[in-house]
Parts: sequence; structure tokens; C-alpha cells
Amino acid sequence: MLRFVTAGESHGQALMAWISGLPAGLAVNFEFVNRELHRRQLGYGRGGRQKIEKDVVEPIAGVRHGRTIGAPIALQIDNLDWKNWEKALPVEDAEGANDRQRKMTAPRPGHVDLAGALKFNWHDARYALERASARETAARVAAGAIAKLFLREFGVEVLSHVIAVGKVKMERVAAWEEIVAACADLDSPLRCVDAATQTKMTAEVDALLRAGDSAGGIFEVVAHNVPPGLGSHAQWDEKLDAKLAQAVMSIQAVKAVEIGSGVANATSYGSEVQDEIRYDATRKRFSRPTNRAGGLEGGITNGEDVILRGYLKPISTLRQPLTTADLVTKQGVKAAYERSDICVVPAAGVAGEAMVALTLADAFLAKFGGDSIEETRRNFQAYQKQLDEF
Ligand code: EPS
Repeated sequence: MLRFVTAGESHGQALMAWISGLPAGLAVNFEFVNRELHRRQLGYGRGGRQKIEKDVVEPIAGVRHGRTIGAPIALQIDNLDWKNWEKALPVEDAEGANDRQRKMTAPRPGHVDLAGALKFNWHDARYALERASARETAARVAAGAIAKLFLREFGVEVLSHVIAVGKVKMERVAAWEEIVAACADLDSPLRCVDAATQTKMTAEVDALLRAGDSAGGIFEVVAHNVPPGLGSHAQWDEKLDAKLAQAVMSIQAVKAVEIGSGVANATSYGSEVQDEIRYDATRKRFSRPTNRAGGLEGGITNGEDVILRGYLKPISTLRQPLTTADLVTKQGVKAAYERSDICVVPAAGVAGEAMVALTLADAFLAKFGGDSIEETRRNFQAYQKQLDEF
């Protein structure tokens, strides 16, 4: 079983990720991990924080001579902004620290601020917002990069692209090759495969910046070359579609998850939705001319690309704030404004890739097992032979 957790707050010293359950002998290329971290920092509409941070991973445990050793892997990413917050959020209490605290008592509608304050009995939203911050997704992306390297050993690639920003939406289907090209282009402002739509998206971000407003949007994660048979139909908590939905839903600001064209499918007829089945005798594999199911049937992968969409609500920090009630005085006030992003859809897509990769790697290990990468590969190859001879 592959498990992972993260620790760290937005303006604390560092973020950490801990991953357990990968076989020994997997080559870990930390340049690739850092490239993934860099990809997460990109995107039109990010705030000033990304000018401060340069996310780089420091491997702490579980990798020796460039390969996993079957022990938990620990990764650290330093927060360069910590030096500006050390006095406001010291680990140990210090004299006068109370005066330097950057208390936040005007909870932003849509943010964790009020719910967290009530839950923990704090008349200050600071601690809750620090951990709830999407800064935490950097740790997920580092862990997800390791899962991607594992999946690559078996030919599986996980990428993402942007479908919508604010009210601008791309209506057409993206081909895998277009997604590969958009991901390779680190200068692409919003990682949308359609140039004309992307121009409208950047104009949308500019307009929102001028208005002091913010955008949500939709990203799509595609896992390519996934073998059929991952996941299970047997129990509710073994269904891979459900696990993937939870993984993507757990990303900050994601409020809906769609598999394949699940939303449109619900209001279409069966004949318009179900993907017909063919047999490709050359590849010795079943295939579909369409993939509206998003590669999952009965909670099991069917051999087509696994496709998930994450729907993000707009960023809740607004330069033109909405009305709120102060946590201390209970008076009506304007919600707090903190330095923030206007649009994070491409970054959330990279976090989505990480969550999908981690979930698929877990399902992969559940099916093929293996304490060493050679053992996993042997089991995988035996299954490929079974599919060839099916
Ligand atoms: C975030 C607020 C902003 C974002 C942050 C998430 O941080 P700050 O308050 O320091 O400007 O930039 O995201 C990141 C730092 C990141 O690396 O993604 C929030 O409140 O969720």
C-alpha cells in the first residue's frame, strides 16, 4: 500500500512530504522532482509570493545512491518567506511575540477562516489559514513526482491542462499530443491547448485584476497508457473512481470532480454515452473509439486514458472584499485582504496530476505488489502476457 502525508504551513519554516510503500530499487531523479515543483509555481494570475519562493526539494530519507531502499521517503521544501514570518509565527513563545502576531479576525467568506476559528476556539484565523493554504500542494507535488517516476517505469504518464478560467471555457476535446506539448511549454501562460481560448483566458485574468476580483476554473488530468484492471468493483472503498475523486477533491478550492464527460453524460441517453468496444488484433487489446467513461468502468480501469476534471471555486481572498463579521467584536466589517493569487487553475492542475499519480501508483501496487522494482516489473509483465493471450 502506498501512503503519503504532508506537514507544514504556508509561512512556516518548511513543507514536508512522507511517502511509504514504494518498492526498493526505483531510480529517483530529483531534477525531475524539481521540474514538477517549478511547473506548479507557474501560471498567469499568481500573486507576489511566487516571486519570493523557489521550490526545491531536499531529500531527507529513503533514497540512497539515487534509488529507493524500500524505506519511507521524506522530502522537505523550505519556505523562503519564513524569514519574513519568523517573528510573527515563532515556534517557541517569545517575549513580545504577541504584539508581532499578524492576527486575522475578519474571516474571508469561502476560506477556512471562520470554520477553523470556531473548531479550534481561536479568535484569530491565522493558524487555520496557514495550514489550509494551497502552499501545501508543493509537498503533494514532490510526493506525486516520485509516484510519476514509479508509473513511468510501466509506461504510464500523467499530465494536465486547463479547460476553463473564470467564465472562459474551451469547448473542444484535447488530444493527448496537444496536452504533452502544452505541458512541455513552460512559457505557456495558462497551459490551455487552444491558443485562441488561452488569449481570452489571460484577458479574463487581467479584467479580474483590475476589478479586484478572482477566478476559479476547471483543470483536466489525463493518465495515459494505464493498464486495464486497476481498482476493484467489489467494495465501495475499493472503487478506483471513488478514490481518484477523493484525491482530486482534497485539493484546496476544488468543489466538484468529474470523471470523463460524467456531467454531460447524466443528461444524455445511453446510446449517446456508452463507449463502444472493439478489438485491435495488432495490439492484442480491446479499445474504444470514444472515451466518455474517462477510462473507468465499475471502479476498474478499462485500458483507455483515465480522465478527471477538477472544478475550482474562485479564490476567496478579494481585493474588493465582501462583508463579514469580526471574530472578536462580531460587528459587520469588510473581510481581510492578504496578498493572494487571482487565478491558480494551472497550478491546481499540477497538484491534480500529483494526486492522480499517487492514487494510481497505490492501485498499481495493490495489483502487482513487489518489494523490489524488479519484482513489480516481473508481475506486471506476466499480466501483460495474460492480456496478450486473453
Ligand atoms: C494562499 C495564499 C498565497 C498563495 C499561497 C496560497 O500565499 P501568500 O499569502 O504567502 O501570498 O501564494 O500559495 C502559495 C504560496 C503556493 O506556493 O502555492 C492561500 O491562502 O491559500
